[in-house]
Amino acid sequence: MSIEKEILELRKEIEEHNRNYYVLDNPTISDYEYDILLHKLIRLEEEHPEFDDANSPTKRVGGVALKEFEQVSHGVQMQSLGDVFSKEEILDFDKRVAQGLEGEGYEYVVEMKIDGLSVSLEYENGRFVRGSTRGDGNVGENITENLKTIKSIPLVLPEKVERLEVRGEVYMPKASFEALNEERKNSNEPLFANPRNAAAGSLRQLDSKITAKRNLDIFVFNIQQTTKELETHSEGFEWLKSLGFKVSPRRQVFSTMEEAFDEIQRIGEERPTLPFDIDGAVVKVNSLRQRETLGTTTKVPKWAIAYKFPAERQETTVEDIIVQIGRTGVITPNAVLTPVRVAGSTVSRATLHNEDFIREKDLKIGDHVLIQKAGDIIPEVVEVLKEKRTGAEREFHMPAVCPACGEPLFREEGEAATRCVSTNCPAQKVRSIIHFASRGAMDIEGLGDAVVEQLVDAGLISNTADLFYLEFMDIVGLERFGEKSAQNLVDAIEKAKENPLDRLLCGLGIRLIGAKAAKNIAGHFKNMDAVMSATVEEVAAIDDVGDKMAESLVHYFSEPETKDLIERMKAAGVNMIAEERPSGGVLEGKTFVLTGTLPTLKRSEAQKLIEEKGGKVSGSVSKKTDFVVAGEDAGSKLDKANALGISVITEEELLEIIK
Ligand code: 0OX
Repeated sequence: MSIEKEILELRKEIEEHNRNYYVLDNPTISDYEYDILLHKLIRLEEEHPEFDDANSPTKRVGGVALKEFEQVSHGVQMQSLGDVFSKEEILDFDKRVAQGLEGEGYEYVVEMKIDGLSVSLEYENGRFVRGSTRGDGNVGENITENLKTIKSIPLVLPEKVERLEVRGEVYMPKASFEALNEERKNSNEPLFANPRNAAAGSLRQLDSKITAKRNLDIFVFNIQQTTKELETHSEGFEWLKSLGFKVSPRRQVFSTMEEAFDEIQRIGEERPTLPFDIDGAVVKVNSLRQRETLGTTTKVPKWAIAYKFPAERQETTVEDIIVQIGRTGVITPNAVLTPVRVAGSTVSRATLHNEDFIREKDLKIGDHVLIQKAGDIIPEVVEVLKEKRTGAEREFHMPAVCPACGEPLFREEGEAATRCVSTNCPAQKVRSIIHFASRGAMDIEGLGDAVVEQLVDAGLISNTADLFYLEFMDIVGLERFGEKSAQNLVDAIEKAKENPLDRLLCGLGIRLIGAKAAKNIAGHFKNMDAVMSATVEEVAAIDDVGDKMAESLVHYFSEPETKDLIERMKAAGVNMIAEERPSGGVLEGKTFVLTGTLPTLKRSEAQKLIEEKGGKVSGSVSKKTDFVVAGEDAGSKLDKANALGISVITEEELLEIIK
């Protein structure tokens, strides 16, 4: 057999195994045997670069990192779906379809609505040539190399179809998401809020080698365009399946909306047990000709609708209520729950916010409750099932003294929070040092929760300034530390000394002063001495800094302990100067507010562009605002800008000014 033929056959064989494993869930060889085949192919390709192929299975491991993603104009618009939340609304949709089709019979296909990221995959003559994100529906980003790493995406089709563009949803299975977060937790990296964000973060990696490690998967659910003749969506599904695509797992045909709705409910019941997240079900008209007849609005097709499920709630019991001490001394009651799975992860704690929340809900220890994930990640008690009480439930009382330092707790009038105001509270100390070292603040690698606790327990540090006096010899003797890790920590602390002033200000953990306020304050005053001698009025005059924040900052710096702390940091060589803002840029002195979805730039990208040119981005519209950059679905900020007579510009106009 010629080398070329051997290579071609190996590729085909390996892709067949990929399909068996990743699409059909039915592997026919062991991982070991698979690895042998793959390594043989890698070796042959290395020895014979003349037979290189962009769609070889060896390309699924990722390649050279990109500088940026190229923009892609979608040949067929990638529309979003209209949403409904009730049976009534879905029957209204059905009426509109019936009217649009003027008495003709029609069928619906019901699918799960996968909660991931929509992508387009383009094939020419049966070969995968390009893959892209949805973007704004018209223009997305070229993520071909990242998509190649998803092994259920066929790179070469068994039929040489001239042209085929399919659309699907890339997602991260729940189990992979949990494993990834566990890994990130251990290495002190920020956690992903949910599988969808994890999938998005993984797909948008410029280095496809990282994507390759993330265990992403895809369900394909629509033919955007093809040279093949097709009559129905369901026929399209069967064809895609025969081409080796992983298609939506449930895709049944119904002749009435009543039946379709029963299927939606069955999908809803199955939702908690599925290995991936769904956020609803999609109903689509089956006939492709009828889809043409129905047409689309500018945003959504008139032949499809998404039925959104409410946030998942689960029942569990409150085994205990414990309190946690935050770095500013706030005492937060937490419910200790009987572990239960909700929306993809096991939950054993829920925040109870404060004393009033517990009173309003009339929550007792031992109660049966319904919990739900609030926003994205923090679980919350949404309902107390009082009918399930047995009489054995116990009332919760906020402790009178701090469980960590024994000092009395206070609750100010008109405030919901109970606080420990002792400056010597060890729990607060540990938390404030953890905050100081965290990514958003001084970003000291290797100084996570456990290490801070260890250093405090060993008596080596008791405040943040002490960190800068730690020596190699102090650390190397501690448990779990070796010479290398001790040196790494010393180096990381040394490096942190050079951080710009805003990171330090944020790290101090001043009440109400987060990363953004710290940036504004540092940018205004330029150095620590100026910040320390500022008055409330001076601080409150800064954009996006309110009176309460100003009072908190000035109060913090009036404390003798603060002055000592800063002096000790200064003496250790910690930088107290703000980062130079680019000056003389075309946007110098101009304040922008971003609102709505911009057509091509993400907010963070637009902000960066503006700041690079010397401008500022503020979160809210006021008289101080110079321009409001408005995108699609801009809301109240746009109204306010119009009311105040502030210039409203588009992304395009912004880019024009910058140029
Ligand atoms: C999903 C999903 C999304 C195709 C044409 C209009 C909307 N997230 O699972 N979108 C669509 O359909 C697109 N179907 C789905 N199943």
